[in-house]
Amino acid sequence: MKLSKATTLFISLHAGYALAGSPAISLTVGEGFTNPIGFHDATPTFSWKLPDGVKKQTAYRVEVRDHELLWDSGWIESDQSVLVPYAGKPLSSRQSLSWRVDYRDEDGQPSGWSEPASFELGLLSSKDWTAKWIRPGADLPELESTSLLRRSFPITQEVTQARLHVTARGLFEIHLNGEKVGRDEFAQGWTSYQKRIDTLSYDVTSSLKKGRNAIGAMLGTGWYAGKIGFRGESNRYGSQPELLLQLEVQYADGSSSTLISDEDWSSTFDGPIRSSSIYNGENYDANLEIDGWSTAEFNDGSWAKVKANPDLGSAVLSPKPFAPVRVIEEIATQKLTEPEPGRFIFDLGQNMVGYPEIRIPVTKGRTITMRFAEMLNPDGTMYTDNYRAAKSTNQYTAARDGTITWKPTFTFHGFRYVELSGFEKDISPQKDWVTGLVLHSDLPRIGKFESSHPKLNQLQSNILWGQRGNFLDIPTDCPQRDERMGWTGDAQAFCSTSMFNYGSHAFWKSWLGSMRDDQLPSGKIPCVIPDVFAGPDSPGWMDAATIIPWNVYVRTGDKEILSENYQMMEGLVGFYRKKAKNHRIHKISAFGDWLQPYAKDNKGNTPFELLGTAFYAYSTQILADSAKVLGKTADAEKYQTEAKAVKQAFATHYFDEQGKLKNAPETQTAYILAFEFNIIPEKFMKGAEKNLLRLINEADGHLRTGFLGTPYIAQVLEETGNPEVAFDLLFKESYPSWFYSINQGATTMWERWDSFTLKDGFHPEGMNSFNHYAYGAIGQWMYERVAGLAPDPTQPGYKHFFVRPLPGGPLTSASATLETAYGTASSSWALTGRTLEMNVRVPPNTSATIEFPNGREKENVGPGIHRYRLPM
Ligand code: RAM
Repeated sequence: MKLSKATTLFISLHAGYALAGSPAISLTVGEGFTNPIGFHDATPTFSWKLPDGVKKQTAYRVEVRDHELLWDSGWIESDQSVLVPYAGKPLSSRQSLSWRVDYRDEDGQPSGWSEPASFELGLLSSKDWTAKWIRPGADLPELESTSLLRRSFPITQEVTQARLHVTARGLFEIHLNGEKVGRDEFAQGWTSYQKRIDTLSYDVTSSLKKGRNAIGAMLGTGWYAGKIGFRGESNRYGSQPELLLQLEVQYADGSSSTLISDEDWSSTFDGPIRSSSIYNGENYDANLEIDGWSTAEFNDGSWAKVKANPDLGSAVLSPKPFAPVRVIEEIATQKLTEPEPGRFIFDLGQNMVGYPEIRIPVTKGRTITMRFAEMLNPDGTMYTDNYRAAKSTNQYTAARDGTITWKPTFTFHGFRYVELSGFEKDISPQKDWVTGLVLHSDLPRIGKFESSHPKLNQLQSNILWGQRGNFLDIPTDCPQRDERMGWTGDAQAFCSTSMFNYGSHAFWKSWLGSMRDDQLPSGKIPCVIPDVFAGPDSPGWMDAATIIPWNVYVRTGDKEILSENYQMMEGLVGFYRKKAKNHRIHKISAFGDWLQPYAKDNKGNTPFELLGTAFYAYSTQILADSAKVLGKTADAEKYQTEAKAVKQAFATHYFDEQGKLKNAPETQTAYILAFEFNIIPEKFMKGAEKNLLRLINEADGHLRTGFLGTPYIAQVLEETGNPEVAFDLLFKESYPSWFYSINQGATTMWERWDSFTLKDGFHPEGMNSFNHYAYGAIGQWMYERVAGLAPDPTQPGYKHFFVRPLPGGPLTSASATLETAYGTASSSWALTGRTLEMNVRVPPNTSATIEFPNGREKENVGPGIHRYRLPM
């Protein structure tokens, strides 16, 4: 595209719809929570949005109270409206607070107090628990059996407030008087259970009644006592799930009572869920359903007493700091086939993660089998090879004739197809027998990307589904096979992209907590978190410890994520330092540039030592930058010097005077990382750029990068002044490329570009996931550069941001919209003939720098909607 500097037509509109003096809106605490209960942080932060029309905040005043005023910040002259730290009287567990804010706008006009918002703290430490860990009296009959626990209790007075605080070592579902409590699934989630167990709090005031009540718990082995990882049984955190529960009730007369999990509970293994396994699926026998098991009327005389343990253990008990997994969406069956007699396959049209809800006619005693698959074999049967050892099969045995509705409880599947078999002959299945229930951490959807190109939009959809499928409480590599672990390399690659699509701030912060818990004394970061498989050292995997905190900081402005993880980052950099000689890594174990196409093996052709030195430099640079942000001046200098030395060592060892790689095979990834991590000395840059372009050319314009190089390839090409090469890669249709997988039918991101091809069928290797988000990392470039909405690391959290649209390739329009902590930001452009229309939205109390794609001088703009028409 020709860039012209000719005169430009320009209109700038300022949205003026809010009246001066409008109170703040969307009050949130912490990492974006609205009126939470069971809140995790006794030193919270407060954020509010200014209404559209207000330009800037010049001062604020926050008040926090319970019965009395706990904090009045007084008028603070500041434009800070996001993550303002609490500085009042100490807060404690269970405290219920309300808060409000008043601000002055650009003219010094006070807004008046906002409507109050609230938050209620959960049980902040183990000291708040009088409950005991309970488990069924006997050992698990089978490795992944489930159990039911219950007790009844009286309520003699009028209840004014009831809170249920609960957690498990394992998975739980709580029922009160016959009803499930809350909408959470896979609670409490997966943390490094030896170190930290998250607790959940529920408002159950309206579930209690005067008279006899009953509470019940279903317990599953889940990630805690079930099979997870590669090491079989020895990997389990514990042999049996356990429950910890405290029901705290307040009465109208001012008195209160607490019911706890203790030896007064009863238990049975004889419920309908015979076994439930994350990898293998669930086995349900309706003949064993126990009517009313969680109601007061039920007689549990035949149940065994539980075992109770008053020792709470050494793991920190603290409120879950982000949203649990929930059913987010339902998908209807698109197509129904019967490739083999009696085996009915329901195609949901979308590879998804969760489980099906089935509504089917059954006859007493029959067992219906449900199998799952992401793809079909050429003959239309289920392709399940890529599940490897994960059986991922559910069974339902009917207790009566009639129509039943069922879904599993403690297992999930990665699938597009559901196969039902086991019916009477002559049955005529209907599409509405199967509905897909999509499950993932219930994070707010905050970003949207659209363009004029259907395949690019499909790519965005695949990226989104990759995220949805792999954000089931922790960031996983894949959701279907015998793995589903928190692979650090995949996570760091995808983190920035994820932050655009969903409000993932708290999600990452929590997972980084598990990473801190599992860091080894040497400073090494295990390659999956929570650690169920320490694995090799692996540059690019371990560096999730620096890259993720930094990327989240840039996109949220949350300095705490840097301070919390600072020591961990130092530990990692120390680990590299010990491995290095003269600032260069000479020997390191690694996954390499994982899955580089056409490489000698899965680990790619870029030497581990080169990757090690590059990531050592990058992580040290991030540490230095973090030290600077945190005001640790001496550290900042020290680590900056170290980063410089490592970069220099890299440059002298790996580059010749022509900017050509030496002492290592030339790979695209080697050049890309050297550029991205700012390692290449100025004088070698032109040469290095030429060599990278040559390598791409030799690959006939294709990428030859794996998990480490691919995330940065477009960015590096564009930043070295070769946007057309970046667009060419993005819009490539042949192997290996993003569109190539789409052309083979992808509705999610695949582990390999050719996991399946129309020509040759399935990739022969067992490691062949159809839901692997790592290559979705291209999303970042699409949002930040193609549509042009990019954060500014020096004023993080979109306090100031860049609008840098880049029309190119076959695109005639693109747009990105993001709900930032300040309000909606967006950048969109459309090209008609030689005229580019741009539409930019800047939220209140922020500013943006617009970089025009036709060479027109940059412009700094304030809040409002800005429209431009540019000749190109
Ligand atoms: C695979 C995982 C993951 C990758 C590692 C090295 O088994 O799926 O994507 O990070 O190996």
